[in-house]
Amino acid sequence: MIYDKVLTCGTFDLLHIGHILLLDRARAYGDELIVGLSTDKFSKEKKGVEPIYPYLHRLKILSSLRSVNRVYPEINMEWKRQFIINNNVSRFIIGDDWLGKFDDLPCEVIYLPRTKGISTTQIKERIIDEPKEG
Ligand code: C2G
Repeated sequence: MIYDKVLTCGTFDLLHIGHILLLDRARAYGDELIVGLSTDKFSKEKKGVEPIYPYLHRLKILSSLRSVNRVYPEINMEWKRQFIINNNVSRFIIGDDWLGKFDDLPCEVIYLPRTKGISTTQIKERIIDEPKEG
């Protein structure tokens, strides 16, 4: 019986239902779910802005989720390939905003539909647009 390790990667800033539903679905594809959590530096490179929650906060928040078994720092886009090889990862799972981008990874790759109507960017914009109290 093979022990299936599943890997996903992301920044997971301002954790919301879209992240949770991705993680829960990914977890169901194997025996354990490992998250490559983007460092603050890599997140800034990827998204052009620093995450609101620093890495150690995002680490603690993700580590408290039932669907997440292990979390490692994702330092750059290449990190996942080496991790997959070194740890014999069975499948890489990520949202379909990345459709096709990781087909060359040395394991099965599954793109899951994103949860519609929510994103960290939308949450930030809503907070900014809220009328100030007082
Ligand atoms: N997600 C989702 N539905 C949303 C928002 C996000 O399913 N409404 C998924 C994304 O598709 C991704 C995961 O939640 O699989 C984490 O989202 P981000 O933190 O935005 O991840 P990203 O910055 O795209 O990082 O090496 C890969 C990158 O690190 C991916």
